[in-house]
Amino acid sequence: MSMAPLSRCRASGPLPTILDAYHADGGVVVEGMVDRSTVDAIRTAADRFSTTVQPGSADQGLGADGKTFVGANTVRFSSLGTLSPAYFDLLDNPVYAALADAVLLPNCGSYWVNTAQVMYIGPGEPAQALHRDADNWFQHMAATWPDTPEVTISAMIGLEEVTEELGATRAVPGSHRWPDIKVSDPAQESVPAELGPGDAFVYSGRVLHGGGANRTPDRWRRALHLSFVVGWLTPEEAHPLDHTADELAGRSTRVQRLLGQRSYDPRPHQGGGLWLRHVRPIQDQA
Ligand SMILES: O=C(O)CCC(=O)C(=O)O
Ligand SMILES: [Fe+2]
Repeated sequence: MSMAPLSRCRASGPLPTILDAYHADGGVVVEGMVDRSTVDAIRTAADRFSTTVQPGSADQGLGADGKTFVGANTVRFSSLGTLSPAYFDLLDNPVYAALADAVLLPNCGSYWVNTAQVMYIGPGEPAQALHRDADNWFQHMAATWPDTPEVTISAMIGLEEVTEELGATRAVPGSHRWPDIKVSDPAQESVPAELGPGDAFVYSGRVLHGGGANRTPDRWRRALHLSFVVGWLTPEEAHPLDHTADELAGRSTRVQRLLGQRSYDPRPHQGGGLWLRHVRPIQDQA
């Protein structure tokens, strides 16, 4: 019996329909989520910078397993706002913002960027091990599974057409609700989240997924990962180090918050903030 493909929704469709599909499978392909000019600008900047990055050089401090996880023939890099201003437009994407608000805001005062990373899977790269992105915060996951409140939401965004053969992200629909968190057979049946340019696979931190094998002899899978995490957890990447508050002064409040240049308030509108509030004027929370 083969698994049903992932649901696909148009970004222009009703938000509740997209959310229903997200909650049913643990992820949904949102077609046309990112406009072409943003995709083209990011891909142009990413292509240029990718020539300076060694495949397999990303290091998440995890030793041999970490090296395998990031892929020996995969190019990964972050700090995307230093490469193209189109990154800030992506952070303000209204559909992704609405989905992230719906999924994360019940569990936090606000959320911020977890990872914003170009992921170019190289020819011949095998499939990445299936995993759950929320395993970054495994103490929280282990203590609360299977009723784990959502703490992170991720999107894999196509910068070109991403087919199964090219290494589309694979996911195991329904695995966000499996009773046993320890069940994660590497041979588990998964389905590809194929993308057109600007389409996004938006998925829960609770769902099993991983990069697909690139079975082409000579093409790179050009996609971008953008994930958010609740403001009370430490992100995978240190985005506040990429830009100062002054450099982001002309950007939206959302962008400033997502990049860690705003206070974190666990109870918005009730008062009582954390972090920057103690050293910056209180109006930085607005
Ligand atoms: O490259 C992909 O398609 C997925 C990568 C991923 O899930 C990860 O690195 O956490
Ligand atoms: Fe992942």
